[in-house]
Amino acid sequence: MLMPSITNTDPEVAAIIGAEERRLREDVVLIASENYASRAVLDATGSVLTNKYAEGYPGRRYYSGTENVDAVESLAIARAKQIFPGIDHANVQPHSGSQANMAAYFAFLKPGDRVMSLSLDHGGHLTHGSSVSFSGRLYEFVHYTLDEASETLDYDSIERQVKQLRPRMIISGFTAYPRRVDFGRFRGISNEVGAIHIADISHIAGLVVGGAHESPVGLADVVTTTTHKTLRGPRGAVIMSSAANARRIDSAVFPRMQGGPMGHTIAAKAVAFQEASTGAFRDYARRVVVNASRLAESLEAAGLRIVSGGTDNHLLLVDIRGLGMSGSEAESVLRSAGLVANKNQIPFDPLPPTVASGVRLGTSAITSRGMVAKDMDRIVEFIVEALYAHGDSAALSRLRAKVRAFASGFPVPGLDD
Ligand code: DSN
Repeated sequence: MLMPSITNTDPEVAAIIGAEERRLREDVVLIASENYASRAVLDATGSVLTNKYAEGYPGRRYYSGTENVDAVESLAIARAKQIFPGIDHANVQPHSGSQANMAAYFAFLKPGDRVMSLSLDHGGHLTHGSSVSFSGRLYEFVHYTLDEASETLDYDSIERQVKQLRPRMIISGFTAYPRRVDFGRFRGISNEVGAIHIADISHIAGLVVGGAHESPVGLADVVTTTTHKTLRGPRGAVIMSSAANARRIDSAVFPRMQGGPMGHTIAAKAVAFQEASTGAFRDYARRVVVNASRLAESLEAAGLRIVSGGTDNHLLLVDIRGLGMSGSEAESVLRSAGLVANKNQIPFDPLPPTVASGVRLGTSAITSRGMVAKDMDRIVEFIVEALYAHGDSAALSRLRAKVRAFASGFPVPGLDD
């Protein structure tokens, strides 16, 4: 699949890309934030649009010769509006989810303003106020947590906390929360204190577009999302808002935060939005959720504890403590069997994030490869076999060969389409 130009001009880089292509074919990718972009998305990302500087917005650029970048950005905006019905405005320039969130904060906050979000160790995100991120340094973040018994959001408790602390902004949207999010409830809570409600739907955007999770549009003042997770586009992000907030958002992205937009990535976003508007994508979103439920049920049947007792979306958190190992040890043993997942803290985790008591699993990538319920059961057999083979390198290498043979039987979007 490698383009001959790379092989000819830079065999070293070509070899690395070739190794990654093999890895993507032979591994079972269970990282909840990853996916396989289509060949069309990859081709747009690798297009000549990378050459053009176009600071500004369509029709209002600081460079000439931007007619094609204007056309592709306008198309991406129109398609974003089509797949997220009800939004007035989309800014398709943010290079990443972190930058989309940064721009959303710049648009509404001044340094020191109070913001409320889910704490990182309960499933939030670095840019939702972690002290090691710009967000925690610039703004006064206060956090809500999950209910200890149910390991789910406790909206009444969030409401009480909001009334007491009166934040200027409330963030909904998470990176490791397996349950449905009630954006309407967040809207109501935000209204109680006149707070701005930002929904960061980076993880579930594809489910929202595909009708497998309710949309925050109309319930959040601003919606931010990455484009490469369940949405299956290129790496990057989008910010969506009402017309009333359009100018604030645009000027927060450019010139306050970014310089030239990446026309090639914006073209790839447009392609991904087109793909996401199809019936096939709706079916994909549905299958992602069905597969995640099956994975959770099957793991539970094998004796593993699933945080919150299951999942409503594309991801689940497995509490690994019952096996006498940490999340980090589980991540590493799974990796040696060709099962790629990441360690993750579970709610009220006694261990630090570098060790963690859980593993986060997601079904976006494996569903893109066409895997179905019976394949989830097979993957659970592999996971259990790997975890019990901890420390037995011969058994793990035999298992790795089985996993490789299993995974290689499925097509790889981007390589086989
Ligand atoms: N790194 C992403 C994730 O894995 O959820 C969030 O930015």
